[in-house]
Amino acid sequence: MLQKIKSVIDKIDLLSKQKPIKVISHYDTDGITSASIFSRVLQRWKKKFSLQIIKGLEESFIESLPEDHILIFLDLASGSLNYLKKKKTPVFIIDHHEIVQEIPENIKMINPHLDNAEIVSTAGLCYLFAKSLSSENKDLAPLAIIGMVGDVLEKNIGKTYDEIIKDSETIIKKGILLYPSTRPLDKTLEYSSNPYIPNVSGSYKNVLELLKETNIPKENGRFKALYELTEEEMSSLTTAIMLRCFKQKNISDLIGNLYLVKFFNKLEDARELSALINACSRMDRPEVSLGFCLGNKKCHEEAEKIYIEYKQHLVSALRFISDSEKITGKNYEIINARDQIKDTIIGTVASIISRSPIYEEGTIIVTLAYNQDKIKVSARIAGKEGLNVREVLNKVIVQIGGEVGGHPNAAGCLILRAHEELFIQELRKVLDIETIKV
Ligand SMILES: [Mn+2]
Repeated sequence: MLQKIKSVIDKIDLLSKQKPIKVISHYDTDGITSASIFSRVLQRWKKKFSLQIIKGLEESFIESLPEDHILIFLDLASGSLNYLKKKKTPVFIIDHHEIVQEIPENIKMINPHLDNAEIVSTAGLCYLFAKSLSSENKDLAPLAIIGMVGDVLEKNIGKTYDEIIKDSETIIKKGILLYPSTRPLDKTLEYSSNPYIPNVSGSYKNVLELLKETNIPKENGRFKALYELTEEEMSSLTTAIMLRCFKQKNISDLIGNLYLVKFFNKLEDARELSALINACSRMDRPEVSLGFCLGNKKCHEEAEKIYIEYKQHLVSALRFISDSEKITGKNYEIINARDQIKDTIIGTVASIISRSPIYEEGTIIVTLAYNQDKIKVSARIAGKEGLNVREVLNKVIVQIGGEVGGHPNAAGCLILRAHEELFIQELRKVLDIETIKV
């Protein structure tokens, strides 16, 4: 893959002498960190470029892209090769999503799937690109770690990530995955919403009781942060939290590695930074998180504010869902939020409720939210076992049109608002048949 990266560097160098560059990146944490790394690199490389952040790649958007620019896609486009084939300009794709079509002449691609290489998120690939170009770019390595955590790739670390972890001087500590792990423990526990700890999240009195039970004392007037705990303290805290969360699904996911990155001279929790970046995009302000990733202080302050708003937004969305009317069948539930929940957060909401103990293992949850003249559909499965929800959506979509993305246990699609009733009707038919089979 490194060989391919070098050849792409040479090609971009040559072509950029004739045409300016247009970079298009995805709006999630991996996309934003990728865009940050890549724009810093282009700036240091003295290339003329513009940057656009998008929610998803649609055919009409590709058609509208200028052909007097070199097009570089980050963290998307691997599934849109047939549309990009028609562009009369060189196209480069740096991405880690699956490739489903033949690669056309005009497209050069860096994608670990092509080389059977370790799956690294796009921010990681952009970092490898940056480092190949100049060792001066090694300071961008923490962004690659944040992208990795954003895409939840930190559970299977291979050689490539080992190297990026080394370059970024990231500190890894095993333990319970609460964040931020850099804040005094009482505060982290009180405000913890992911995971939500029953009777502890939101209750300072019960937080203090839990800390007393685990024998973690205050030192110099404050509680230690999670990353400062001794092994023994970490293990008793983990036990205390697991006991309170035993009813939740995927409880083993609560344990793993904490990643502490040096970010603009401060030790920060990569999960917390990832959540902050994600929040800005979901609230339609990706330019703020981009500025934050590039070290802009004003953007940092603004991002913190947006992060708080985002959390309030999530809470009211969850409240809306618990009060709203649902379509319930054997082993499934359909929730149509219409314009009451933003399309950018409906997927997160669906994920949160799919982990809640109120659903039986294997229950399918499908949520809908309006996005202008379209509807964003998200499907999840409660727990780890059950139907392949991507296939379920596919069966409905082939009849009414659209494209399904995602995985067997978390998938989504975009449909026309004009098809709202038809979609729900067909979805119920498919679910009624499929759940009988189970
Ligand atoms: Mn990604």
